[in-house]
Amino acid sequence: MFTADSRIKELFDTPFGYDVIQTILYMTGKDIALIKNPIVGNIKLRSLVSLSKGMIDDAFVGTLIAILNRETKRHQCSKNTIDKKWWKSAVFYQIYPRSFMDSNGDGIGDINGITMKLDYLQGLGIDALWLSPVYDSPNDDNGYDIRDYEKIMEEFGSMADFDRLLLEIHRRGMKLIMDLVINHTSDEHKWFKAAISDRSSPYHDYYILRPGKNGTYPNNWTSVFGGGAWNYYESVNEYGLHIFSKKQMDLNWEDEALRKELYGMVNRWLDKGVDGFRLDVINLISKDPQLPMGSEAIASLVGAVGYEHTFYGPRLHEYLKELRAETFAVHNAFSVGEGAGVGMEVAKQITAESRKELDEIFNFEQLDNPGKGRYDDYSYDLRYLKPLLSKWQLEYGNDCWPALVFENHDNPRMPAKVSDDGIYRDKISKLILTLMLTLKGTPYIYQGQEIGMTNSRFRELSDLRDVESINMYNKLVSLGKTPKEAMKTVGKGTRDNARIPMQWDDTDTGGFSSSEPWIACSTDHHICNVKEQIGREDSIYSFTRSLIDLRHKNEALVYGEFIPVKTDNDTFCYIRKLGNTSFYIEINLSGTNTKRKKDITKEKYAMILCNYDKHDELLRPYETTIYLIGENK
Ligand code: ISL
Ligand code: CA
Repeated sequence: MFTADSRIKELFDTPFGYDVIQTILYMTGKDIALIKNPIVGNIKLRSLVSLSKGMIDDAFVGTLIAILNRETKRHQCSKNTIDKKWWKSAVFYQIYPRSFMDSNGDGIGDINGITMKLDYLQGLGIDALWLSPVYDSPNDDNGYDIRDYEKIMEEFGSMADFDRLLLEIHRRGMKLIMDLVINHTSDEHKWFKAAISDRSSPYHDYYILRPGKNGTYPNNWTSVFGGGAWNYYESVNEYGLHIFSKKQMDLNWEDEALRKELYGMVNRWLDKGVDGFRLDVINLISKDPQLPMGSEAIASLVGAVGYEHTFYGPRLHEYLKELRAETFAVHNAFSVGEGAGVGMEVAKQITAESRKELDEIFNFEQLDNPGKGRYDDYSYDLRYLKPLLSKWQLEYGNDCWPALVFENHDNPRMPAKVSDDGIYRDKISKLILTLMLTLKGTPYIYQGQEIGMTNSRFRELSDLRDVESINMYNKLVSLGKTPKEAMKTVGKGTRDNARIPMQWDDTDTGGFSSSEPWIACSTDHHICNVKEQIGREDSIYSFTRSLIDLRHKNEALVYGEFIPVKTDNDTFCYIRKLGNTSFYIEINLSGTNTKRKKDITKEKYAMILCNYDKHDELLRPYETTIYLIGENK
């Protein structure tokens, strides 16, 4: 067990300690040798308080020790082979229903709109769909605030529409996973209404409702979406915890009746035939029941006060095991969790097969450069991906399976992060897709990524729809920024960038709706849309389809070994090899010309796919080329 007398070097043996050290090394650009250095390695945890000159206090060290003691040994994989599973070879596609396709002309995407586009998705080669929430919701956070888990949101259609969608998906041999938001519900959920109507209600304990302390909030935690994390309810004279918006009330997983109720609901969806779930912020479900004060120092790094007491809580592993045993295991269903803030070693504790928790977990370290967030004004340096992705490819083990994700509904578009001027948009889009479809792991393509959709230009507050961005804007203005300055920051980082309507064609709403969409289209659909790209051989769409096809036809790209090729930092080259089949993937992560690492004219390399139209002696900006290596090599 860890104590204040444990030493820095011992952190390395624990999952959480290892992840923290890795993050610090990425952020500082330092090498692992730093920790191996006996002077650093022998520092006792208690000494961090004086060494950090006030940045770290005793409480911080106490919390660190508690988290380290959750799992004290890193997971060791002893398997040589990978078990085959449908979800390991499947190509997933994430749909944000509100913005995908509007079938009835009310400006809001819907379920029948998705059904209309199934042939399109099948044509692209998609095997499985993940739907962002379609349940009944007052839409404070676009469906991530659920009012009724067993009803479909009226704007999206009916349960009959949903059943037809599921049938049509299965008829095409595709699978469907649903979003499962069980860290919190809407404050309009009937459980919450009962919970705050009477302290003796059985539903009272379904939520985290606590009396105030010293005439104020139960603790100093803040919401991920800005402001305090507590609402006051006069009816019970108590405060309710919300890690996200004021209308997203955290559930109390300590309560067994609540857990059973959730499992019943999950099973009813599985009985309907859905193939699995994406579990929203699932690493937050276990909170330290003492609700200790959060560290301001940690908050300055992670954004919310108290996160250290929620993101990897004491009973997380226990709850995940129970959830799986009671639901997914019974139905042989797939599960991928969202794990914001979870590093690779903690991810292993959650996804290693023998531990029977989740099948996969989304990790978001790749979405921003170390030390940066999506609201920071910077250009993403793709070179960071090489050490990061190599680590996951080589060290995650044969009993864990990575999720490959670069875009989703919570993040600006990736090519725009790298270069805002759009000059290399086509190349960078294809580069990212190449990584997703040639690395080991399950690729999750986000709607529009297959045509290289880009960010929008939001000019004023009224252009924004996202609760998180609107809170952020108000905060910046209250801190003294002008509306223009606030919009500059929020506009670039807002989640709304990924939520503008899908660009089907070049008509008024990009073919999304026959009336005004709930969020404005940019003008980009005039140059970037499905209709134009489907017919063009060198389009991002065609490239994506070819990549998917290549992956479907070659198990080497799914289950093959990942063999890194030694190169400089600008280039990322690797081989995927299975039996006699080997592919060589050559990627220039920089925006300048560089030398090729292998003389492919002398070796038996057959070029399969390239994001430039002809071969050249030099490896060009963001070039990515895939070769099949001759069997006799
Ligand atoms: O965008 C973020 C915060 O500024 C992310 O940290 C995000 O909130 C986090 O990844 C959790 O996201 C998920 O849960 C949220 C919901 O708003 C997101 O859309 C969802 O993906 C709360 O349910
Ligand atoms: Ca509609």
